Amino acid sequence: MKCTVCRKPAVIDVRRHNANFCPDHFVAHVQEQTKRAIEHFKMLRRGERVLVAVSGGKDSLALWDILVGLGYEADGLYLGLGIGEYSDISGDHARAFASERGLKLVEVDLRDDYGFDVPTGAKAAKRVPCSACGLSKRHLFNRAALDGGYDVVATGHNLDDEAAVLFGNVLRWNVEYLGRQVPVLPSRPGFPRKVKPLVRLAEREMAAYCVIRGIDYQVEECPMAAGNRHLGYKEALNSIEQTSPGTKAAFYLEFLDKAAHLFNTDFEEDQVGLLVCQSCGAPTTAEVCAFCRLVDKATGAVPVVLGPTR
Ligand code: Q46
Ligand code: ZN
Ligand code: ZN
Repeated sequence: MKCTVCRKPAVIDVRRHNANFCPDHFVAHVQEQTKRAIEHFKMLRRGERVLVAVSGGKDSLALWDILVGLGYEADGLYLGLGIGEYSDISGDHARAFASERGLKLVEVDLRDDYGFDVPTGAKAAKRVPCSACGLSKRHLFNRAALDGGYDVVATGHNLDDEAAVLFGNVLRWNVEYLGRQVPVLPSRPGFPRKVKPLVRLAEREMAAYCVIRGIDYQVEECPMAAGNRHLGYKEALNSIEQTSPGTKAAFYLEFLDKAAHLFNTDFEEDQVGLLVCQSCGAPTTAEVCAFCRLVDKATGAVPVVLGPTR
């Protein structure tokens, strides 16, 4: 197998592009795909301060590396979720990545800063863990970005993630979510802009990018993800992709270009009737925002102890 660009030995094939790449040209391919997404969807402007939501996994660390490589001023934000050993190892990877490269990592820790962790908060609030976790992440990413004067929050969602969510929303015709599946959510009062620059790159490409660039990442899945519907959707899409390369990218990217605008993408409308949380000042539909209510319920709850993850 030879690199399509330079004919040197290739290390990876990307069937949907009908191409093979050597390490250097693969890195160039990943940068090019990220640049195309940033430009096409007008995600970032030069001179803006970017906060990358870093989980310690391959996608977010790769994203941070790519953005810095493309010349963006990008700091990382690591949110300690307190999910046992999984979180401890994830945090170590995020810290090591930042310190080896002299990058700034902002850290927020649910336990230290808010007195609870995801398993305990979820149980106390009678939510499934991913719901308590997602709510906390959204709230704390917004807050860290606004407090730190960042223009935009970037997350490492890749093509497989977005295609799987779209697949799930289409299977159930969740029309209210379809308009929000765009890779750029504009800023609004109390919310920074949110962007997903990796939407043109598959999960497999992100793993290969990390190996080639020498990025050590948390390879374990979050133990709370077991049974997550999206894992099944990813498998289904991968099996289609196997026989028909390019289908996954077409499904998601053509949706963005041809159909997303048919659903409600009027984010201004969401602002109507928003109140200010009496406890933390964040925009909310109730007197006290959902995150502050979660903190309240979790405070003083008996901590949930997780078993070993491996
Ligand atoms: S970290 Fe949090 Fe994910 Fe774990 S608890 Fe669920 S949402 S699965 S990306
Ligand atoms: Zn090459
Ligand atoms: Zn609040």
